[in-house]
Amino acid sequence: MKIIHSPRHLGHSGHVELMNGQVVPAFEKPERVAMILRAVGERQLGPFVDPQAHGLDPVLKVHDADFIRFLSTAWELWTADGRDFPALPSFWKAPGMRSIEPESIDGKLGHFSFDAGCCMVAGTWDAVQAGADIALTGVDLISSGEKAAFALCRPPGHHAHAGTMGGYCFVNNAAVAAQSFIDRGAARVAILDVDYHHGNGTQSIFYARPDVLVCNIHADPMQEFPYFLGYADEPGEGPGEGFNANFPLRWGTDYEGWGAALDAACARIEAHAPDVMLVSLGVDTYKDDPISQFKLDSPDYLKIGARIAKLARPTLFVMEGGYAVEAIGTNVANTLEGFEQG
Ligand code: 6XA
Ligand code: ZN
Repeated sequence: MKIIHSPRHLGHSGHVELMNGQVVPAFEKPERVAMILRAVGERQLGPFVDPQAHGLDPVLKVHDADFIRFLSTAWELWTADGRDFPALPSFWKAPGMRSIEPESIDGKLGHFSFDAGCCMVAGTWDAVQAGADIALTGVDLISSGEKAAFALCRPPGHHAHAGTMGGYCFVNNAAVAAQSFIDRGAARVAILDVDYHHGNGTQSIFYARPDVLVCNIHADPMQEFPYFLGYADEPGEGPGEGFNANFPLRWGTDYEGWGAALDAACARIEAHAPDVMLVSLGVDTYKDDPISQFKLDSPDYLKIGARIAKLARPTLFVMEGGYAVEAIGTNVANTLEGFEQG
């Protein structure tokens, strides 16, 4: 399958995150992509394809204009007073406070984020734009008849809401792609999010819509980030009721439990009869992932790919999380190979 990739992600590097009360080097780092490229290259799963520029209009179909303006100017505002280190939010509003975009960059960072997971550096916005173009080029390929494609986006996207960044995610690449499929004539899209973390942003963007089914298999938010969304009793609302399905699983879950949830999610997707499938592909479900607590092993990703292939829909894989850098390439390549052989 075609693998869409750009070196522009390299601009998003040298940043930090707040982890368990400490500022540490970001787990979401450029080496992740290098390892994936190496593995899919060695297994000849390509060819590699450059993204085409799509501009911001398709991004603005799912994101608020004031949020995108903020992302595009945040680094300039952060450095205006001479700050020469990465930009990190550290203030958030509590319920009962006002939803106002302050003039101050520190106020803006808080207004447009829900955690300190989205650190920005000089090249962040360019990398984020490249990520959206990668996903949209995947939509181009599937729309022109490809059976599958892999959008190697970095940074990831599934935690980003319409107007809020968080969890390493700025623009929601999978949501931008799903909306683009709809705008190009798809009647029904399904998003299957297999990342270890709940895709709160994707759920939120499509929560009131029946055209985009969102299925999430993830760590129970009672135990795990993002904590405040992703429970089993979130079915969608209004016209979207019945078109959101969450499969929260406890820490320590291995492929036996995880695969059962995948079967249940696939049954829900089959009932939706989507014209096209998006897979938010995170491999932080891996047993040695440094920030996660599931127990999937590398051969399990072959089974995941094969099960998704059984849905027999045009499928765009969009990269999300996975931080065990030494295994990320194998696990992603196994998923894609399992799909191609499935
Ligand atoms: C919070 C953990 C951020 C999770 C990012 C991720 N420090 N999401 O992998 O899928
Ligand atoms: Zn994740």
